[in-house]
Amino acid sequence: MSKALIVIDVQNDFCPGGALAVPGGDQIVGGINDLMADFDAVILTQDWHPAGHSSFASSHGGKDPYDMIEMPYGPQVLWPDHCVQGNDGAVFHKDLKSERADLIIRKGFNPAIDSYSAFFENDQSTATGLEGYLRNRGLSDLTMVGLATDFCVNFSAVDAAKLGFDVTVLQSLCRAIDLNGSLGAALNGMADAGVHLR
Ligand code: VGL
Ligand code: ZN
Repeated sequence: MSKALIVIDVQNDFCPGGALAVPGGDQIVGGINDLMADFDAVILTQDWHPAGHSSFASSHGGKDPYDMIEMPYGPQVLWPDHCVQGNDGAVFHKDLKSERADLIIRKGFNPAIDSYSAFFENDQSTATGLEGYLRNRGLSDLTMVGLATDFCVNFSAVDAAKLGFDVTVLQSLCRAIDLNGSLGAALNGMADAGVHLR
């Protein structure tokens, strides 16, 4: 059983000073770097939105960041503009050893659909291709770390568990946004899905 470290969205916009800063988002970088050598594969995800993305509040007249809207695929939080393709905010944190990555998987590039999960867009059906990559390489034991615990880590971990992967989330190497109790809900949801929370 081969082991992959999946590092979720450790990008400038999710770190202090960024457009959608997660408190303490930069504190996890050194610990993540130190873990990389323990795995057969290191995979990074990168939130990667076109300008004017439908998950941005600025794309919806009269809406503010953190308002909710109904999208064709269900409820969606509206975010500040973040991780715009090619901008500095979308770049990995400068200290993250991104050169160690075997694969960088980008998500959220479809203008009409957000993508928290590294496996499926928020319509729950459009695949990113990560599942096939992991299966082709025999990577069945997944450890997830990164940002944010309650959004992209949560959705990635739950999807991976549903797909039958063995999934562990290392909470000390994640940080949360925690919007209206979203962290507690995420921890419960991951535990229910069979994700190991360490
Ligand atoms: C994320 C909100 C919007 C995340 C990405 O990486 O958790 N959260 N886009
Ligand atoms: Zn995003």
